Amino acid sequence: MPIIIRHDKGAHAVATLELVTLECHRQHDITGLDEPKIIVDGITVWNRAMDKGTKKDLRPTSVKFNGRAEVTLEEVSNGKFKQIGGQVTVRESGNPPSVDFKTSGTWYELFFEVS
Ligand SMILES: [Ca+2]
Repeated sequence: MPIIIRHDKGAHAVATLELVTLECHRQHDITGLDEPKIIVDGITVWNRAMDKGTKKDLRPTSVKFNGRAEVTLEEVSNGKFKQIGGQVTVRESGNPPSVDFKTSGTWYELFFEVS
């Protein structure tokens, strides 16, 4: 009997999404610090408190993915999570250097690298 090794069609090499910096252009909360949370493929990979006009170094925070990774940003207040803007898709190639998470009053910009 031959040994059959199955290769899934369309399988990609594993890529790494490295989160580099998060910049808060417009804060969500009226008073105090925001508590942004970055979620990649449903898993919280980073969360801290941060102030308007500041930039946080996210390194080393990296996530392995296959083909594409879905990124969302939530802001936490009193244990409740509010998603800021839409879900962003990161691909193995052809990404912009940064993506925005934006609502009418809140704006976060995430810088990242894929290798
Ligand atoms: Ca908050």
